[in-house]
Amino acid sequence: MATKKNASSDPSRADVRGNGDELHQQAGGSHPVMTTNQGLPLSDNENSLKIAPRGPVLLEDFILREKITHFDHERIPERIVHARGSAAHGFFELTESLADYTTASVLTEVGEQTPVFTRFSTVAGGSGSVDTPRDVRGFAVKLYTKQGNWDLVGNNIPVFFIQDAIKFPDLIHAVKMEPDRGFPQAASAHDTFWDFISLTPEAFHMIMWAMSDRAIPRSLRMIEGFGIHSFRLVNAKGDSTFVKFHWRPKLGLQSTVWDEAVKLAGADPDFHRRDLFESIQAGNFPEWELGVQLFTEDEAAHFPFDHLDATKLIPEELVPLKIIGRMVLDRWPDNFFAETEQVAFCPSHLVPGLDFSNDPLLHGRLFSYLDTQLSRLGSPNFHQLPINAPKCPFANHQRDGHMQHQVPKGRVAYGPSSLQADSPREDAQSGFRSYPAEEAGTRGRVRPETFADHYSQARMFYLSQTEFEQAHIASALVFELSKVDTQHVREAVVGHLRHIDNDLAVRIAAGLALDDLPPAPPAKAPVLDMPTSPALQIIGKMKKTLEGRVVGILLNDGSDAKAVAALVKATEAAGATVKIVAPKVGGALLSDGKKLAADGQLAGTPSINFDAVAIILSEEGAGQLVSEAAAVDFVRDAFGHLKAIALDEGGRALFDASGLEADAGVIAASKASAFIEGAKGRYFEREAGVRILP
Ligand code: HDD
Repeated sequence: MATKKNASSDPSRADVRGNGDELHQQAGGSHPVMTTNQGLPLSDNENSLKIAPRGPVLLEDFILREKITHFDHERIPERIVHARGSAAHGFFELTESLADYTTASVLTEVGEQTPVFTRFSTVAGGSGSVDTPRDVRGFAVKLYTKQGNWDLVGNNIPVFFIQDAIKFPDLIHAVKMEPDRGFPQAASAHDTFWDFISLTPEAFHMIMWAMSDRAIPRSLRMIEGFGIHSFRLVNAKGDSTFVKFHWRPKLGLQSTVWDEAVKLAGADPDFHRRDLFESIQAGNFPEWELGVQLFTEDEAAHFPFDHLDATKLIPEELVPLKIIGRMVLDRWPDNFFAETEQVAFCPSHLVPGLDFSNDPLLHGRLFSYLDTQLSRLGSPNFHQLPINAPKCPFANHQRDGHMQHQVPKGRVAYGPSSLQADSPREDAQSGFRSYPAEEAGTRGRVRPETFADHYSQARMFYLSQTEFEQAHIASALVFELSKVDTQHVREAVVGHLRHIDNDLAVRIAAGLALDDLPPAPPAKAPVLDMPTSPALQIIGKMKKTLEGRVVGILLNDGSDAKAVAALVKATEAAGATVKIVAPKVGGALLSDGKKLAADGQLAGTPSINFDAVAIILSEEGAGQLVSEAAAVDFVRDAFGHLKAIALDEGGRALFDASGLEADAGVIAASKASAFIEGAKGRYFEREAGVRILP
């Protein structure tokens, strides 16, 4: 009978450290010695301290305890909203001075490059949620100016759901997963959200935007950004001008179609993060123009809305946009946690020459963000973290607190003082001054009457859209309300829509199979017919370009090498990135006998990853793929998502086997320039043939 060996007496076992020495050697390079956090050099990072090789682990193992303790505390509370985000470093460069309006050096020194860190986010989902739900996108820019940090914490939509910050916790509790069941994640399509909305008429302008394709962007590089609130610019004479800030993407606006966004959530939950990362790594740096709308108090008094109400925008036709600079994002963070997670934006971070307006939503925000950073980052010293620290000198008499990184010198931590020549003091010349606005009135918890019109701009937005975009808004409303179980909530929402556009309300009622058109609730102010604003469209503003876009080429063994090479050359010359998809990731053996490596395996690289696709297949290759569901879906999805499709004969065989009928967007692969033109947009006319639109 075999006796069990005592491992401690087995020299071969006792020697097995399993520390991957061989792998370490493969990595090469010169490695610093690994230490504990106290600098103690380690001899073994693979095994805990045991009383015997097969015996219990000792509590004495301070190295194990330090490592595990640190790990246990790796997570910090995620942001209550905007938890899922991606960010990049870059710079802002001023191209036109606003010296007549402000003393802020970042807005007056033409050519000056100010470092920035910009974080994009979804709002409702947790930090591990997907990139493509229907949601508003956060667009937060930290500008490290010479006069201190200026945070412009905006969204990709120029208005907001509510007028007063006191409603923010209600809005967020309504949209987040329902508290009793813990779902749905990252979705507004549920009862509590629509219940709140149906009882909050001021939200309906924002709802129109949130149901539009703005909420399902193709790329973070293709969204606009808005500071939303009116701010003040204050010049050297002390005069104030109101300003709204707009970021305009160089690549133009572009969105996905809803079915595509849904499928992307499964195929690539990191679609937007990966897209931003890959484009920056490839040197295709995302860029935005900064535009401002400038207006005086007198001009504002004549607007048919109150500019202090964050549910209102100022149409560009009323106050034109003046482009004053550009932002380029050219460096991915070195460490996601240290930078993207720990960055702390606060709308209260501003610079001399800027000031706030009286927007009550903004005033609530001025409190909320500093407060949340204290609980999220755990210390009033969060401003000392490298990503948050100003890049200009900063000094005051604030001291101590959790995680104090600075070692202030001297006796003086107070003012006024006379004991120390280099202690910090105020500067009446360059220091920040609040604009001395005159305020008068009766104190109270009130909503101004000028905030009472909840529907006119919602109507203006809807009527400004192209017919395709209106259909998408209608589909989104039907989708969302179909996920609402409570009938009276569905009906109440449709009632509000009647104020915006009765035809839209009729469409949604039909899409929900309501028996009757619900009554409209009383409106607090007459609904105005404002002039439509084409600047609010996406489709109308889409740039006809392949720059920043990705073309996928599906091929298989035997595909025509020349046809593939010609298409790659032509599409790359037009500015696109080309990705090869093949049934096997190692690649395919083309007609010239050479193997072309694939960027993605067919099953894991559906056509939703691309802006346009080409399918180049030999007869034999096509014969294999017609019975491969992933190949058939590749074609069907590209068609259903309104994309240009280039086909050679083999590609055509796969297309025909998919049961589709070709249209103008299905182009012979030999006609590269026609394909490129088609790939610069989407075939929205195709849509009515591929899905039922309400
Ligand atoms: Fe907010 C985060 C944008 C209203 C309270 N918000 C946050 C972020 C963005 C916005 C982009 C993420 C910043 C980042 O990347 O770290 N929020 C907006 C916009 C609003 C707005 C454009 C309306 C115009 N927010 C708003 C209100 C309140 C908050 C009215 C509360 C009164 N927001 C917060 C917060 C967050 C936040 C809870 C969560 C994480 C953080 O601040 O740093 O304080």
